[in-house]
Amino acid sequence: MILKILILSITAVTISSSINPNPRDLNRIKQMDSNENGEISYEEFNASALDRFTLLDTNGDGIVTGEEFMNPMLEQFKNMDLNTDAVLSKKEIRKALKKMRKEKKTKMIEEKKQPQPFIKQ
Ligand SMILES: [Ca+2]
Ligand SMILES: [Ca+2]
Ligand SMILES: [Ca+2]
Repeated sequence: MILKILILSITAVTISSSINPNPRDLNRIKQMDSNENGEISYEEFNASALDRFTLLDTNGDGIVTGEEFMNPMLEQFKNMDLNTDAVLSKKEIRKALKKMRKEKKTKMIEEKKQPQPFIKQ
């Protein structure tokens, strides 16, 4: 069930990127395209999904538990919880959003500097 959600979310990313591609999505597609023929085959898609699965399966027992699935989100929560009282105040969320916006802006500027990725037809 968890894996199904994961695959669905990856599918959503792939679909949205084909409608409105931006350099970061194109890079992601490029990474998935292991034989560099400009297409993501079923096998390549599966390998990439499996990569993410492996990433989430932190203890490597071949299954992703709810805890493992939530870990990245918990990490993010901890990063946002500035005074470490295990709850997020409006102030902390505001600060986190501000920080994210700033990081996004910086990233966008950096991406603009970089040449467009070359996609083989
Ligand atoms: Ca390919
Ligand atoms: Ca596991
Ligand atoms: Ca807090």
